[in-house]
Order: sequence, then C-alpha cells, then structure tokens
Amino acid sequence: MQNTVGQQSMRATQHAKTATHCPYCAFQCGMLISGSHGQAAIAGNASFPVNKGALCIKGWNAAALLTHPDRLQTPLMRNADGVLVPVTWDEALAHIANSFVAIQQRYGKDAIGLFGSGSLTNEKAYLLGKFARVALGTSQIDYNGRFCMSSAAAASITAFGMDRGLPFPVEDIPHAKAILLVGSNIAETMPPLLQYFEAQRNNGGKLIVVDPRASITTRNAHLHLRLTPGSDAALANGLLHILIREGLVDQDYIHARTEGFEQVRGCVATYWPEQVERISGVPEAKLVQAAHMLGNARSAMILTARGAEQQSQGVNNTLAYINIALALGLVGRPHSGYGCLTGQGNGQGGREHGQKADQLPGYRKITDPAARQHIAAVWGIPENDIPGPGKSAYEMLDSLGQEDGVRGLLVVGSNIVVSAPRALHIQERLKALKMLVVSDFFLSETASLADVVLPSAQWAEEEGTMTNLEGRVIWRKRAFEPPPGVHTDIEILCSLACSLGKGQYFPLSEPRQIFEELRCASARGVADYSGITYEKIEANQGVFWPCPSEDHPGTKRLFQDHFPTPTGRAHFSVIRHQAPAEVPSPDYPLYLTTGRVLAQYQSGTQTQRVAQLREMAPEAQVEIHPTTAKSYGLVNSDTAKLTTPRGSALFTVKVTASIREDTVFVPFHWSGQQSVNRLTNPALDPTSRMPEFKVCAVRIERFEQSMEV
Ligand SMILES: Nc1nc2c(c(=O)[nH]1)N[C@H]1C(S)=C(S)[C@@H](COP(=O)(O)OP(=O)(O)OC[C@H]3O[C@@H](n4cnc5c(=O)[nH]c(N)nc54)[C@H](O)[C@@H]3O)O[C@H]1N2
Ligand SMILES: Nc1nc2c(c(=O)[nH]1)N[C@H]1C(S)=C(S)[C@@H](COP(=O)(O)OP(=O)(O)OC[C@H]3O[C@@H](n4cnc5c(=O)[nH]c(N)nc54)[C@H](O)[C@@H]3O)O[C@H]1N2
Ligand code: SF4
Ligand SMILES: [Mo]
Repeated sequence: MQNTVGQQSMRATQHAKTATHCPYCAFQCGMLISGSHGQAAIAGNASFPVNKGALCIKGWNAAALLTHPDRLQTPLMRNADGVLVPVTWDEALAHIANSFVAIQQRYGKDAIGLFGSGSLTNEKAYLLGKFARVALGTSQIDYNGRFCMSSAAAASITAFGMDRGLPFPVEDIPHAKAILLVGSNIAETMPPLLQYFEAQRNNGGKLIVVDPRASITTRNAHLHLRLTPGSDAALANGLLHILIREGLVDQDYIHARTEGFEQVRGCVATYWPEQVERISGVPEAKLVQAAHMLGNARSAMILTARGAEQQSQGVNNTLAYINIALALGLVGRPHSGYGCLTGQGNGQGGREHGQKADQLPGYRKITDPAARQHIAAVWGIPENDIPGPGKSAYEMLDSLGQEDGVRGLLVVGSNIVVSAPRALHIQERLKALKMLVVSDFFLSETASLADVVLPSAQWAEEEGTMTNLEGRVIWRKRAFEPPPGVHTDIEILCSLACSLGKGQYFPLSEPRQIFEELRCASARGVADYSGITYEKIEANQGVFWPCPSEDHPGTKRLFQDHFPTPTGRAHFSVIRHQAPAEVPSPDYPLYLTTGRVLAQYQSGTQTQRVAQLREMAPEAQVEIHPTTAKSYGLVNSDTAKLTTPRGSALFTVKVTASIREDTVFVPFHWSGQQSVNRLTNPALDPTSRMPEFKVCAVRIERFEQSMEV
C-alpha cells in the first residue's frame, strides 16, 4: 500500500507513467503518477534529486482530489434569489466581461482588481499579470505571496541586490557545519527536506532553532532559542554583538565584499546580551553558545521562514539575521550563506513574473522606464498603456467597495476569507463588491461568496513550470485530461480577454507557448529565464535561474564573487529592535502566534477534503502551556474562546509544555468559528506590506454555551 499514514518518507518503488510534481509546497517533490484519473496512484520519484523519492502525507494523498465529489464541474452564477446555479461557460464569461466593462466605465480602470497566487505555474502567474495590465488596463493586481514571501524578498533585495529564496541548492545543506534555522518548522511544513538536515547532523554539523515553540523541528536541534514572539531583531543583534566582541567576524570578507559594517557595529554595540535576554527571554548563556556554534564553524547557513518574516518588523528581522551572515563572511562561501525557505508550490516563480503590484516579468520594477519599454515591446502595446504600481494585497482587500477602491475582483488560487488577516473585516469588504469572480477547483469559503465561480483544472490536468525553493525551474507535466466542463486558468484568462475585446493579445495557447513569451519577457531581467526550455528542464532535472541563453547551464549558486548591487558589494543594514504592533495588555494578556500543522495545507480547501488528512488533523487546536491552562481552568479537549480587538473564535484546547507560558499557538487552516484569522492583526511591515500574522495580543477564556462568538 502506498497511501498510508506511516509511509510518508517511504521511497518510491513502483514504476509509473508521468513524472510530475506535487501540487502543494515549495519543495515541489518529484512524483510519479500512474493509473487513471479516477484511480490515480502516486509514488515518490526516486530519480528527482531534490526529494529523492520521499513525499509527505499530503503529497501521497494528492490524487484523492482529482475526482472528489465536491469538485466543481461547471461555472456557477448567482441568480436573482442569490443562489449559485450552474450556467454555461459562454454565459459566465459574458456576464463577467459585461460587468467588468460597466464597472470600469463608471469607476475607472482601477476599479477592477486581480488577486493571484504562489500556487500558480509561472505561465499562469505571467498571464495573470499581463491580463491585468493589457486586457483590463488596471494597476490593481497583487497576490497571496504578499502574505508569504514579501518580507524575505525585500530584505534580500536590500542586502544582496536580488532575491532568490535559496541562493544555493539544498544539496549544500549536509555540508554546513552549523545552521541557524529561524521561525521554521520544516518537520511539518516540508518533511522531505529533513533528510538533508539529518545528513548534516550525521556529518557532525550543529543545528540551532529559533522559535517560541518547541516544535517537532526543534527536537533534533542541538540548541533551541525559545524567544518571545516578535523579538527576532533584538536576538539577532545580540548574537552579532557577541560575535564582534569575541573576534569571530570575518574582517577580510567584510572589507572586500560588503559596505555599511561600521554603522552596524555601532548599533549592535548597545545590544548587550543581558539586555537581549530581557527582550527575548533567551538566556545569555544560550546566546553565547549559539554565537560560538556559528562563529567557530568552517561553513554555516542562516535560514529564515515565516516565523521571523510575517511581522510588522519582518523585513528588519530578516535583515538583522542577514547582517550576521555577512559579518561571518558566509554569503557566497561554499556550503554557507543566507537563505529563505519559500513556502507555496510556486512561491518563488510566482514572485518573479508580474503578478505583484509593483512588478513586471523577469523581476522587473514597474516604475523602471527601461523595464516598461522592454515589456511593452513584448506585449505589443505602447509603454504608456502599462499602468503604474497598484496597492499591496491587504491594502487592496481593505479598499474593496470603498470610494477609490476596487469594485470588481477576480481571485485565482487563493482563499482570502480564511487566509487574510482580520478575516471578518475582509469578508465584509468582499460582500461590498459589485462583482466577485473566483476560479477554483472547489467551492472554497471565498468562492461561496462569489457572483461567478469558474471551475479550474487541477495540477495533474495541465502542464506548466514551477520554480522550487532553490530557484530550480521544473516542469510539472500533465497526466490526465481535466473533467469535461472544467477549463484551465489559461483557457479562462484567454477566453475572458476575448470577451473583453483584447483577444489579439491573448491567442488561446498552450502553456509552452506562453513560456516562450515569458522567456522573452524575462530576458536580461533579474530573474532571467530566457535560456530555459521544457526540453532543457527535462534533460537536467530542472534549470536554475538566471539562465540567460540556451547554451548557459543555469546558476546553481549565486553571489560567489560579486553581488548584483551598484557597487558589487552586499549591504549591511542598521536595525533596531521595535516591539510588534500589538503587545499583551491587561485586557489581552497573552501573545497569539499562528502557523501550520503537517496534515493540512493553507486555508484547507484541498486537504480538508482528504479523509486521511482530516482524520489526522480534524479541528483547530489552541496550544497552551500547562501552567497557563491551569490558571484559566482549562484542560485538554475543552473549548476555549480567544478574543482580540478584531474578533473572537473557538478552539479545542491542547495543553502542551512545548509552548511558552505567555504565548498560545493556533494553526490557520480552518474557517468559520475556528478561523484564527478572525483574530490576527493586519498591521503591515512598512516596506514589504506583510501583515503581522505571527504576533498579536489575545484574551483566552473557557467557552460556555451561553457565550456569544
Ligand atoms: N503542512 C503544511 N506545510 C506547508 C504549508 C501548510 O499550510 N501546511 N504551507 C506552505 C507555505 S505557503 C509556507 S509559507 C510554509 C511555511 O513554513 P514555516 O515557516 O515552517 O511555517 P509556520 O508554521 O507558519 O511558522 C514556522 C514557525 O514560526 C514560529 N514562530 C512564531 N512566531 C515567531 C517569532 O516571533 N519568531 C520566530 N523566530 N519564530 C516564530 C512558529 O512557532 C512556527 O513553528 O509552509 C509550506 N508548507
Ligand atoms: N494566521 C495566518 N494566516 C496566514 C498565514 C499564517 O502563517 N498565519 N500564512 C499566509 C501564507 S504564508 C500564505 S501562502 C497564505 C495562503 O493562503 P491562500 O492564499 O488562501 O492559499 P490556499 O489555501 O492555498 O488557497 C488556494 C485556493 O486556490 C485553489 N487553488 C490552488 N491552486 C490553484 C490553481 O492553480 N488555480 C486555481 N484557480 N485555484 C487554485 C485552492 O483550491 C484554494 O481554494 O495564507 C496566509 N495566511
Ligand atoms: S513536502 Fe511539499 S512538495 Fe513534498 S509531498 Fe509534501 S507537500 Fe508535496
Ligand atoms: Mo506561504
């Protein structure tokens, strides 16, 4: 049997037909699909060098959704009684086009918005960005990567001049003598990546984890720094303070390859370990131990994920960790460096090809005249027709239905009712729209609010490229035809462009034809895909960007001898710790932090429909420390009501010593009364516009039936 709970790291044994990749996270495990649409069998692809045959439980069960009874099979449109009823594609598309045109005539081009996703293939992400600017002429496009990758991306661009999540392949991990893993729970969020950490450990390497929780990932760590939520920048500055004090920084590297160190040295001089202990709760002795492990290692890596990034100080937190990597001379050195562990399946490629409010394909800036000229030529439109930058994801959602805001919205690949912060408010904003269109495989919570729902093809039913967390562009092959009545997002966008009278710019094409256009659009950009072809991907098990010509092998490792900054040097940034936007108070005395569990994916639309995954994680639980639970009279399996200034929600109590006494943790995969995003704070990072999912202040009480929620 292949698809059983205990077999998640089982290696592939079976020969199968189509070599493709998992629909879920950024590890993009290679998998083999055989059988038929209704009875597809999945095996890990042992010859794909990244996962080497291993899959996690979500990957093993991915095929269960292809012919799931909840699958949308026909477009739906809201009738006069407010009920969603089946309609033909022609009716649905004509209605959308007419409404969008009417809205734009009345309120202007920017009254139509698009919300995209890091789940989309490169081809779809590219087409969505082009659709916004060319078919609709709107500046209002952003995507869920703003909730995911934006802080690390902004930090990398500031420090190194470009952003590729990991600037080295995962095969380097086993050779790092020390790793600082920050705000990342890979044991649950990317289990097959653990094999590289196990190899690192077997090679004598050390692992330090920075997390307010003793997550499953921390179990194998040599050192766990259990910081107060929201104190990463102080902790990082404290580590750098010790490294400088003890002469462990790499002066030659700092001198040859960086700028701005003196100012940072001056700043971190005031982050005395005892003061950092007060802010972060991490004992001075542990800070010193961590600094020694990192500073004395011949090779070392610093890896961050959402824990430090999803904060109103997310960019600064990341920059503070990057300062350590630069001071130790790690960036560009063998088996060393700074990297961000990207999250969604195409979290990397999805942030490169123009579905971001301020961006054009090839990771170009929409405000850069040269970039605009290049893309206008590829698209065959005058440069002036390309709109300027639009609002960031949360700001666009906050504007829905408002004066000067978006009145009609097309959502492709996101379930914002569940995943956006301050979810009750966002739900109200969505209801204020004149027209909400959602493309999805299932009637998600967001789709159920829509005026028109479009049934879209799933991963195994369409081909396209994805870019994994290493920057490796891979080919997700098609195994089956979509069910009758279901269209691909590419078909949907091209047909809609036709209905909008812009068909000449969107000839109905195969993904590989769109990829050919993407290659031209990205040429000479930061994320240059121009030398990548489907055939080259096939022959090489993926190609790393930048890859500027067909005879170029691709770039596995970045920054080895220079940085793509104006001076060729990396930049240190002076970072001062600032408290999160909301800290505990007498009314809301605890910290609330949020994240993920192994068996569920994101807003749960997909994984909650798989029986095996539902059984493993059937409901949202609040993790609470035994001492804290006792003080509130809570025991396991009680229902707790959590309240913040944004709203209330109900969770089942899980008493565990793995959490700090002053903090509770809730995963965000559930909706309705179990939606933790009813509670989260939409305070945004000033640079990345990333919401503060990881820290807010909360009140907790035992739920009684008489209470309101
Ligand atoms: N099972 C599963 N896997 C997934 C996903 C999923 O939904 N489910 N989603 C994918 C996606 S899109 C993403 S972005 C990745 C996310 O992958 P991760 O970043 O690994 O996941 P999270 O659980 O969001 O957060 C990681 C850790 O941050 C810690 N943390 C909380 N507050 C702080 C803080 O102030 N500082 C620090 N240093 N740490 C803190 C949390 O306790 C948590 O253990 O996972 C991907 N993989
Ligand atoms: N509290 C809290 N909230 C968070 C986070 C957190 O850590 N804490 N993390 C944030 C992060 S990192 C992320 S990435 C977001 C993710 O949250 P969402 O953006 O909601 O992501 P998904 O749940 O993956 O939503 C994808 C939806 O699109 C559909 N879908 C998937 N692929 C495709 C496709 O190719 N085409 C179409 N048409 N539909 C598709 C799925 O069925 C699903 O309904 O959540 C964010 N929200
Ligand atoms: S680790 Fe990610 S890509 Fe691999 S099987 Fe699990 S969800 Fe899929
Ligand atoms: Mo994410």
